Amino acid sequence: MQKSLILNILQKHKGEFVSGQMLCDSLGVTRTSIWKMMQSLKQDGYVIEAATKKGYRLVDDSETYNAHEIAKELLALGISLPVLFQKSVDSTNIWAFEESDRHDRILLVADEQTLGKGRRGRTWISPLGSGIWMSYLCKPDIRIENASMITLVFALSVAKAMQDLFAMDVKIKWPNDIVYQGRKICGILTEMRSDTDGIKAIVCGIGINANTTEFPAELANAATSIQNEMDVQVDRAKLIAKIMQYFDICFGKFLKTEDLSELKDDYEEILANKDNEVYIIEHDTHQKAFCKGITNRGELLVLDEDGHTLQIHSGEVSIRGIYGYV
Ligand code: BT5
Repeated sequence: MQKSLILNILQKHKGEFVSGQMLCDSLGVTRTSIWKMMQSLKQDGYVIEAATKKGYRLVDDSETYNAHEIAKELLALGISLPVLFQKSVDSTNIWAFEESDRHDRILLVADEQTLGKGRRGRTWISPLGSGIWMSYLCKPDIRIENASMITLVFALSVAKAMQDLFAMDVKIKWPNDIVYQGRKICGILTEMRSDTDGIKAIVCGIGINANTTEFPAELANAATSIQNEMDVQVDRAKLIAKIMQYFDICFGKFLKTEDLSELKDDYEEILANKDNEVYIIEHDTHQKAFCKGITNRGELLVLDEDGHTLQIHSGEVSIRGIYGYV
């Protein structure tokens, strides 16, 4: 808390010296505490200069990605949401469940994941300093059978944020991938803990290749990043805030009906393969079908080769376009 106050003062006077005494008086703490907080801010990535008789000066805060900066960007968009940040964790989803007794609603962000999880035991590559690896923990008062739709609500929110900030023509590859020109840029993993009383906690894990410039060979053709495609250095804290702003709006619409009826049109507008042929892949079988859109409950709506309408549940199958990964 006091660290945030100190940072606010330094940022207000960025580039100028602020005297140690002034900081002590404003915060009501000793010079030693101020010194310790400065060391801690430096560890967070802030470049701070100290000079005898002059005090402290914030030289550079452009490379900082931490709870303070993320919470600041959220607040700037009117969102009050607690944020936890770690430089490196196994997986933000695992971390979120560890925190779930202590919080009802929180955002957990890491700069690196050493054990990033995809769906069904797959791995999510999450290198240090390049992407957004975050989990949103919530305990909404909704029916268990409606919880999985939150994945689609988040997918839509991420897509809208990317369109808004980077004018990116992204598509959603049902149910949980955001793709750009056929390559995956974001994946979402929603996990839930429940018991006979209902939902205990929902954790939506979102992985976005923001500033990633290189991918392992096996992903080179299937993955890309915002930086690679748009030639911008993504301010990750700003993008997180924008996603959560859209999520607030979209989740509000979802809560009205506990389904996607108010979001379906927006989702279908950017649904990859809509009105195209797809393969429905289940175990080793490939079935050709025609993609019509989604249902109000987030199932994929397709016509099989005999013209029968099928509703595909996300847990069961994968979908591929006729050409390539998407
Ligand atoms: C997903 O699974 O797409 C869900 C990814 C969720 C990641 C977030 S990061 C924060 C939170 N904490 C976690 O531990 N996880 C969540 P799936 O649809 O199963 O896709 C996984 C597949 O995507 C892998 O098998 C790879 O082929 C590919 N992949 C792995 N890392 C990737 C990356 N960084 N970019 C693009 N594709 C990737």
